[in-house]
Amino acid sequence: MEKILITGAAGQLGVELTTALASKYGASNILASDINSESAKKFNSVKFLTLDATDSKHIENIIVTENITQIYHLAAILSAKGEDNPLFTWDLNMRSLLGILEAARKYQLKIFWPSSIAVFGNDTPRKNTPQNPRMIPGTVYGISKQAGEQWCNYYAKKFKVDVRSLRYPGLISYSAQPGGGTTDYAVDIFYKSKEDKKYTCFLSKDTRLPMMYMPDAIRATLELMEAPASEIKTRTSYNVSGVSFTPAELAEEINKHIADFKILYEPDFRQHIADSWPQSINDEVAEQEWGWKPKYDLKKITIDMLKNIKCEAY
Ligand code: AKB
Repeated sequence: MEKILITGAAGQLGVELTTALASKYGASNILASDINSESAKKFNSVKFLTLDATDSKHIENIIVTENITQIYHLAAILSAKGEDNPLFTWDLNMRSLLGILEAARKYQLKIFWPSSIAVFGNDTPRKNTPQNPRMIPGTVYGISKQAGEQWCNYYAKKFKVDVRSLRYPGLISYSAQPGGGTTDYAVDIFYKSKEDKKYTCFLSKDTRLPMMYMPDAIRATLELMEAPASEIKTRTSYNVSGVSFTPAELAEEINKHIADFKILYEPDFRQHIADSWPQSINDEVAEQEWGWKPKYDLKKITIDMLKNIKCEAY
């Protein structure tokens, strides 16, 4: 019987992953946690705990008292917000991961930890980015994800910890909003297209970035975690691709449904971050090792987002 703790459960990925894990393992076997106690209201059917993911003593106590067998450690500060306070971002992202890896070694837990396309940098090939290119990340978030990947690999090889990871591209969803990322425009634009019929984008019109629709991201996560351990040969983190598009291409797709929608461009500091990231991802290693295949293209994402997002004006 699995008993699963999720850190950072109130975030964009956490909310939907918690629902998916509750329907797979039963709500009584899922513990959602977040540092923000206000987040409790997002979780009706699963137990919620207020938890600082850097508090390793509290985590150990939960593991023992709740008989935890798996942790999905999602708590982190993302790329754009991370640049406001680099040392705090490094401390939170790394200390929380190391505490969880240590607990996994001690209690033989299975771990999921998200990495990101932010591990890549200016000297990485930007098109069809391979699994193991040269990577010198340009943000503190990217540095923490790159270092975290090395720690996951180290714990897997040295202590046989079953830790698994995906390098998510920008995630698009309607249930929970992202916060503090460089790819957030691809969610904001849908809300603004319905509320105001206009959106000012903080990236330039031709900035192509890899993105993934949340149902694909949830399926990738569950498929990775369900695969037999012997098939998971990559213990840093897997490239996974969904779809790649520019703000102008996304606006054009939205225009097919909202004809008078207008997009303006006012690139800010996030443009430099986006310019150092891949435009598209080669995920053949994930495909070969555990069979990854995305299902959602830009057209399907746009239709589903516009159908499901709830705005004040609607
Ligand atoms: C961000 O923009 O920081 C995240 C990511 C790609 O990891 N969405």
